[in-house]
Amino acid sequence: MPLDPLRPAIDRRSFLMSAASLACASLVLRDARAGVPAAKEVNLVAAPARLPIVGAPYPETDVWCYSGQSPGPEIRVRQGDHVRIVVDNRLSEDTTVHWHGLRVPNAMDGAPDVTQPSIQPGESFSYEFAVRDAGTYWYHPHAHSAEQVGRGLAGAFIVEEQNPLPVDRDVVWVLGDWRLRRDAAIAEDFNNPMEMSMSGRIGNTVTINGRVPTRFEVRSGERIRLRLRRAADRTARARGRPHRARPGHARRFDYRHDRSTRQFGVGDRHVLPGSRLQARRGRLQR
Ligand SMILES: [Cu+2]
Repeated sequence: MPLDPLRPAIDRRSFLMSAASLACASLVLRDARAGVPAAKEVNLVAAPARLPIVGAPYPETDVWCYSGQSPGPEIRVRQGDHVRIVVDNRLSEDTTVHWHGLRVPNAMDGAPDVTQPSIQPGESFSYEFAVRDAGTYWYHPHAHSAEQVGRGLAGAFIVEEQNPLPVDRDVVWVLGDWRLRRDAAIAEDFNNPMEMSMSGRIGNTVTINGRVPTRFEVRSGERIRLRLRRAADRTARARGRPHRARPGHARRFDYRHDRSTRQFGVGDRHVLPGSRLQARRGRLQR
């Protein structure tokens, strides 16, 4: 079958996510100032929410997240785009947003009280910059980040190349690692000095795109660009296993915990905190 460039994911969850992203995050505007290219405007609302992280029979989890989702709405732009991202803070404490890995003007970098005043509860801040490099990035708070990221504030920021790779599906997995109690509530023991100076906050529940993973099916012969975006403060490990799909049989990818089985992708790489991997042309690339 012919390969369509960047054909969107067709599974229900991805469809719902992209529909939600469209509904709350994407509005293309023309900047009123002369000479400034068209801006992609995004609104992110940092606020508490309840989400089914673990799934039935466990109750929903009280999280802090962007626009009612964790991970937050996927921001997807084209290299060279000019973006304006308005962040509304409806948390009970101050926050900022850092655009991890993106080259942005210093004033847009999200370092509280260094590059900008912290966004106080009830206030908003407008981040605006041109996107210079293609790749798989993420956004997260830079104020009280260990706790705010640990409670669910993070999202993927995808910058497509001017000439996108020819693939059947472009799939983004935001990998999370939550420390939950038995009732699926987030354990409140944040900012442990020993953890912060050592391996980070070790969770007990690994998620892909904010849910405990079940199955991810692919078609035989399908060419997938898999973007792995680590959004937790400790190392996960990805192990690839030779796995051939037979006609009529879908490949299966598993991602589980650090110390147990995980099978996906090609090769065997560490996914360091905040790091990224992209599967391209059969190889995992950092
Ligand atoms: Cu970061």
